[in-house]
Amino acid sequence: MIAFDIPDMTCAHCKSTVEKAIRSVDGKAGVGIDLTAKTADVETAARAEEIAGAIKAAGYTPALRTCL
Ligand SMILES: [Cu+2]
Repeated sequence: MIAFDIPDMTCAHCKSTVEKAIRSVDGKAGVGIDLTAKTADVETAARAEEIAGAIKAAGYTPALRTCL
């Protein structure tokens, strides 16, 4: 599981934009976004850098928190 802090997510629109960005890398990714904590948990076989790159390209600033 890969966990990101994404402090610039503020609303449901941000959430769906980030979800789409993650799924553009891995269409089967499990994505859990908590808007209050501003975190995204991603269940994927893709590399953390690829996921982070897609989130950045969507206009957000992901910080890798854990990669288990
Ligand atoms: Cu928003």
